[in-house]
Amino acid sequence: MVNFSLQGKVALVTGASYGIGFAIASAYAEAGATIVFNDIKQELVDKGIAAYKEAGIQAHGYVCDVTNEEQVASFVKQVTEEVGHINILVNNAGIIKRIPMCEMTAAEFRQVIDIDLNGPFIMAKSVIPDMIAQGGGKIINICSMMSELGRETVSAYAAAKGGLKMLTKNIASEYGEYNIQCNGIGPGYIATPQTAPLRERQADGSRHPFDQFIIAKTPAARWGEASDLAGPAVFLASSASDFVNGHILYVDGGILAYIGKQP
Ligand code: NAP
Ligand code: GCO
Repeated sequence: MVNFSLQGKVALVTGASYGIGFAIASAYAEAGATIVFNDIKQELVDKGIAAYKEAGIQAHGYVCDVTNEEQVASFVKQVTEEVGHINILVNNAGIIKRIPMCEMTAAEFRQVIDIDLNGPFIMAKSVIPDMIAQGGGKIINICSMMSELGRETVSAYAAAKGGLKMLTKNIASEYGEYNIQCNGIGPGYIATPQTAPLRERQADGSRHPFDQFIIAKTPAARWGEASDLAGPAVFLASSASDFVNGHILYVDGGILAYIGKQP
């Protein structure tokens, strides 16, 4: 029988106090996993723990900046000692800066690359040795439409998410022989705090132009909800996907397949 259960597994989801990470972690808990998450501020970790508790989930929250190698090493050691061996890592933490490329400073570009690409590298590098010792594991990197497409003002983010797609394929290539499967999820446009500026109502009460654009570009004719990612994320974390490796699963309502509705 196909097994989608995560019973007995420890799942670490980065940046999961809210948003997509919270939705994925909640789905993992429903599938039986023990949830570990981190955020860069204690107040957000506390808020996250309270939110999970309200959902009936006893999550383990830690303060950790995924770009800081020392913090990550200490975080992973602490989780392994206090909670158990990490079986599933979801590299979800990420930021975006929407600035025209020629107006973006190198420091701003580097910050996005650091969190969205170096962070997943540092996190994966820290959990893989124990996954090998445990006989395998699952790594899921949260990619993006911008792993495949560009658009104005998101050069750093697209470079990072394009790199994350290839890091996913490389981890799959380098560690597949140890029964580690590394795949990506490429969400479409999802209604979270990160995309709130693109959905703000205009002064006259009309929809944001970008909001209208995405509706026209999406066959499903709607923004995604973080909960739309739950099923695909459980699939990639479960033994049902043990022979899926190096794949980016786009959960985009069909955007990548569609030229867009005629205005
Ligand atoms: P979000 O609402 O902005 O949440 C991002 C989370 O990452 C926050 O909890 C944030 O914590 C945390 N974070 C940021 N920098 C961190 C760091 N250095 N170390 C640890 N945690 C850090 O974003 P989202 O919309 O849920 O997106 C989650 C992931 O999906 C991101 O990788 C994003 O690029 C990707 N994605 C989003 C969409 C979308 O349409 N929303 C689509 C495709 C892909 P703080 O609150 O403390 O900053
Ligand atoms: C943007 C959006 C996108 C989404 C997502 C799409 O400004 O274009 O923020 O980048 O966040 O990555 O998959």
